Amino acid sequence: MTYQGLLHKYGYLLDLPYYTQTVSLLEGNTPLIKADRLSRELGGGFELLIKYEGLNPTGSFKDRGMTAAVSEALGRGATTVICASTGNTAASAAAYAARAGMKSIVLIPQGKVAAGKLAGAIAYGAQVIQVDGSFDDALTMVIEITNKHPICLVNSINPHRIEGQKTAAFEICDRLDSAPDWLCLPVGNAGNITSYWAGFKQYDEMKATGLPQVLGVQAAGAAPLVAGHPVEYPETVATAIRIGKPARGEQALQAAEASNGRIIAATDEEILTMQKALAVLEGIWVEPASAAGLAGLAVEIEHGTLNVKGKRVVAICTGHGLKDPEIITHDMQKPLIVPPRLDALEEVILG
Ligand code: AN7
Repeated sequence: MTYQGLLHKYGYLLDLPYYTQTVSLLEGNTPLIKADRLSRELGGGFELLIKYEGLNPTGSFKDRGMTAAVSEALGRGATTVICASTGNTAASAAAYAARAGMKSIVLIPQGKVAAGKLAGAIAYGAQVIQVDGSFDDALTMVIEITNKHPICLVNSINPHRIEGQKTAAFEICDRLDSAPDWLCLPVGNAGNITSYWAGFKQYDEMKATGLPQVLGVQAAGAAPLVAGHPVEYPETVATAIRIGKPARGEQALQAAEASNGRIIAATDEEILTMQKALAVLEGIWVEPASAAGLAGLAVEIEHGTLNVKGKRVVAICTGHGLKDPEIITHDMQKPLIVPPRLDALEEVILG
């Protein structure tokens, strides 16, 4: 049967109100790609699979939660959605609101949102507002305004977002017939790690698929869950996870602990090195934040603190590389220019 989106496929497993009215872009159903060359680069002896969430309709995993949140909002008769965002939530909210015939308002930290995300939000017709502050400031503002006015909040503190994002865990278990040994993923506002853990637990209770150990990875300059306190001025090249006060931080720590996993930090350099390795070794180009989970895995393997031998590891790559082209182009060497002649081309290629 043709694929009809996440709510159609998994809606019966999600705690959504009866009045929910499906708004879908046929999100989800993303591939789990074997990454043998990268596995070998990391020392080998284990199976590495990449869940490529950048292949969702707006280029990130946010679409899983957004189909649920906007469907609930539409069914309830809401006419406007709002979110604070480092970019991907904004683009996703804008797209699903457009499809639902609703208005979307997105608050972003000034100057800190990657070009592909800002362009997306504008293209889908959102009202984009820059906040002279951090993501955390913007989130506080959207919570306050939605407490006062009938505007639907679609950040991941909206429980329907979590319901929708559980589907990624379901897909992994359906593909592998069990949970992986380890799951590694980036952590920003901590909605996704919360959702995965809820999804794996639910499937395990229903189908005895087992539970993964969870490795959550923050960027070193924005690692409140590692530091044990909020970070007032988070800073990282991985702007998607430039978050100092995660709304679901407690749940993230609980998931890590309950799974016998942990939350660690990776430096910007480690993140960018992994972004490059994934692209050149596997042909999978992700935005910097999306490489954080794997960067953390690499650090743990290198330090000998995580034994992956004989294990199956699933890495969640949350957003597409096209979201943030400037990370690649801003300091690249300009491609060589040749005259339009074969001999010139031969000279360049063959020396
Ligand atoms: C590519 O879009 O918070 O831990 O406002 O865009 O669930 O927050 C984005 C987060 C990982 C972290 N990877 O997920 C936003 C936003 C990418 C992301 C995360 C984000 P959470």
